[in-house]
Amino acid sequence: MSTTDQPWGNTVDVTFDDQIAFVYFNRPDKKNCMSPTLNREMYATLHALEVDDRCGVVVLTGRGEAWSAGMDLKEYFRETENQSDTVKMRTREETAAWQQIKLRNLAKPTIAMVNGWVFGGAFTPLTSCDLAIASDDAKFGLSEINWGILPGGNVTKAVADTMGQRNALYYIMTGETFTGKQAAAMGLVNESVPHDQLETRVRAIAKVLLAKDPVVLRAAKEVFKRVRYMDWETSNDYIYAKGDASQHRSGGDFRTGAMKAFLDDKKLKPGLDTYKKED
Ligand code: ACO
Ligand code: V55
Repeated sequence: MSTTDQPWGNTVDVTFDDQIAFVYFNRPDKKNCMSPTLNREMYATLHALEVDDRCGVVVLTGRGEAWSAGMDLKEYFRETENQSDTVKMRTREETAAWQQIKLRNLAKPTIAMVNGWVFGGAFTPLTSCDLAIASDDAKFGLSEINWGILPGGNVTKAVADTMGQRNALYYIMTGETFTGKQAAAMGLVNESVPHDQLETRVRAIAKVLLAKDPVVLRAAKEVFKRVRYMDWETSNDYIYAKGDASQHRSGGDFRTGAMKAFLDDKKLKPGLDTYKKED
């Protein structure tokens, strides 16, 4: 992709390093709140990164002090109030399209690198990322109730999926904030680290993911996200089907090579390490 056909505009920025695409919410002066423009630019960005060879892992993070302060109360809510029903519905659809469809099912692994504020609508893209690492002092809040709405845009579903009932209802109903440390303790993020170690930790995780068979890694995350809504019989069939399909599509060299390295050459302990071509 040449620099001229970069799909991200002003509200999103992307940098590439070591097969990691750092995708930035790029409205630091507005605490990276999400406008209709940002929603469209995020969709286009993620869609392009899926087939960009510079990108093996996506890290979603924010410029400045915020990860994202949720939906833009001015551009997303107030300024769309008097628009036609079809335009309003499209605004909602474009939000869901990047937050709940494109990001949640992205062809590449995704890590939320939570550098600061996370409010309301930002819980949806947070939860859509496969993994999430936060600064200890990042601040989260389901602030909807503080301004008179319930957590919409599937935020309630996102927290039902990732927070226990006691915590979810406490923060939905009180609108109080909590820290990255607390988010880690409740399982909303994988872990929290001191702010100055955030990027180092995220890069280390990205490196681990980049060493796996990418076709199988994609299937593994897809399968996880599907099976929780299936009955046991359907799930068992589906997992075999996706497992076989992913071996077929990857070529199976990783699996065959790893078995040889363990069983024949005794060079690899797959319980302890990932197979590498040199093994
Ligand atoms: N929507 C619209 N504008 C926003 C948003 C938002 N969600 N968040 C911040 N901004 C704007 C502010 O209006 C301000 O704009 P201005 O410079 O043009 O006046 C600018 O970003 C900076 O924000 P401040 O409030 O001045 O920054 P401060 O550091 O004092 O506070 C904080 C940061 C706590 C994030 C505060 O901005 C805030 O409470 N934001 C709203 C958070 C929220 O409730 N989001 C909605 C969740 S519900 C949902 O998403 C559906
Ligand atoms: C939210 C609410 C929405 C939406 C996106 O509460 C996010 C968060 C009420 O509509 O479209």
